Amino acid sequence: MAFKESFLWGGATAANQYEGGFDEGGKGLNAIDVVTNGSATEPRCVTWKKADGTTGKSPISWGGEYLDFPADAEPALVDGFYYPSHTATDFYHHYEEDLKLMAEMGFKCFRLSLNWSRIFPNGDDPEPNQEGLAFYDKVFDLCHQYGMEPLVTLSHYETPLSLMIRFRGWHDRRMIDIFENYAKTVFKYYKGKVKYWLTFNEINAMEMCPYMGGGLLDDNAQNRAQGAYNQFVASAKAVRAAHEIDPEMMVGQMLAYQPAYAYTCDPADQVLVLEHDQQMLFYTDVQSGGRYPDYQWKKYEREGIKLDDEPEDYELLKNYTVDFLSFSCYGSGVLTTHETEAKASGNLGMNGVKNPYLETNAWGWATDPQCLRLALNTLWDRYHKPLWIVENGIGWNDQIAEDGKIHDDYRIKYLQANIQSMDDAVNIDGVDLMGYTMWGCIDLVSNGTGEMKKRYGFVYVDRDDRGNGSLKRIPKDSFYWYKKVIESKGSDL
Ligand code: BGP
Repeated sequence: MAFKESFLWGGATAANQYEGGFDEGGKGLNAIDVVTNGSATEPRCVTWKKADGTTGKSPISWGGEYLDFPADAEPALVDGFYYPSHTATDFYHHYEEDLKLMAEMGFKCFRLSLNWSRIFPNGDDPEPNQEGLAFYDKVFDLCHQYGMEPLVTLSHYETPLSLMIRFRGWHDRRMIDIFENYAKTVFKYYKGKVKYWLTFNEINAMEMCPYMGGGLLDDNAQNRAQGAYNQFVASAKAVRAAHEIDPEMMVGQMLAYQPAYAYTCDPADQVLVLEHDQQMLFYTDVQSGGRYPDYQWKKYEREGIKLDDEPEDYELLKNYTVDFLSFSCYGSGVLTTHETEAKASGNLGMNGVKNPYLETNAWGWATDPQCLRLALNTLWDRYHKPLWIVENGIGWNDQIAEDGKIHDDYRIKYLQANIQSMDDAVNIDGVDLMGYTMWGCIDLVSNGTGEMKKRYGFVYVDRDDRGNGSLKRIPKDSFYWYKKVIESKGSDL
């Protein structure tokens, strides 16, 4: 089968993992600029200093673990640490070469994020940094020259550091208007050049990695709930602003979607799945559905969480829901109340319960193409808003073969099956899917581990885990394969 002519094929990136130039062009520091590298087994850390000059580091990790950040410290660059975002894979200096490569593959769309602190070095400066605005302007012009629509994330874990130091995170209501001002500034500046926007990358990261998602320095359930609330309101205000500034603009939600399966047919396992789905779809219920769901109020009641809210916030949430719903999806998880059983069958590993029917990569991520069809159907049935897969892909430690090429047949196999699943959702189930942007279309720094060796790209970049390498770009086998997929509108996989 094939995808419609207007289908937005492309690839996705994020400034903090790709852009580099961390102290160039008037840019201020952001949340990730003070985060060190980690590994598959070691968490990444935020480095900090105290007024008395003491320095240290605290782990940040995915999975809702408490961030042990001292109350009297502020995040800071500390000598002796390696910060992978500083150069990343240097889009800042390679954007012309890189966009040319994307165009060669036939991209219709290119996803990137604005580095908020490149536009407002302190997050809320009275005037934006013209050099920062001009940089993305050149990028967007070039995208259009190549016939690629930019898809722009306003905040992909790049909260300006100065705001974090002053407010200690998104649970401070002042963040709402600061974000609205940032959004309005770029909507006005890029009017006519950027049609598609996303407000917060993986908005549910607030729960899973509060440092990245919410810039939270004092992590607890109350702050996470308030942080999410403030981002919802800020996002609704951004939707309102975009429509006022340019009715052509479409603003989407972005969710990290990981379907979960029950390990056994014990109904108790299915209840775990229900609760998992609720905690993930809570974010879409608000941003796409326009209201806080009842299960979430009950949860807050049980946990003694009280929101600092205003009646008009709920009007905003209701009236300015998103225009489309986008999500990342890499694979699925498994839940069970039968851990002993799972362990006895060898299905309990480092990353929880393993699905014996699925393969995993070296980082323990289970490859599950069919979960795309499941995710698309769930979201379509629940909201009937246009959908967009803005992240999907597989991390692999690619090697350059003796012939100087990268033969990434495992990536082609993964993408073939995932695109087929998407095709099923569109052509069998009738889901309205706007586009597909494969994550990390060019190699970039891993978000979870800070490694370079966890590569996703169609294009290899010569750089290692410690920042060594020529930064040379080499198209992988999957580059030529994806070109053919786009050319054939997805019918030649
Ligand atoms: C998502 C993020 C991306 C990206 C991706 C892959 O959570 O939105 O920024 O990095 O995951 O994760 P990782 O880089 O940890 O493999």
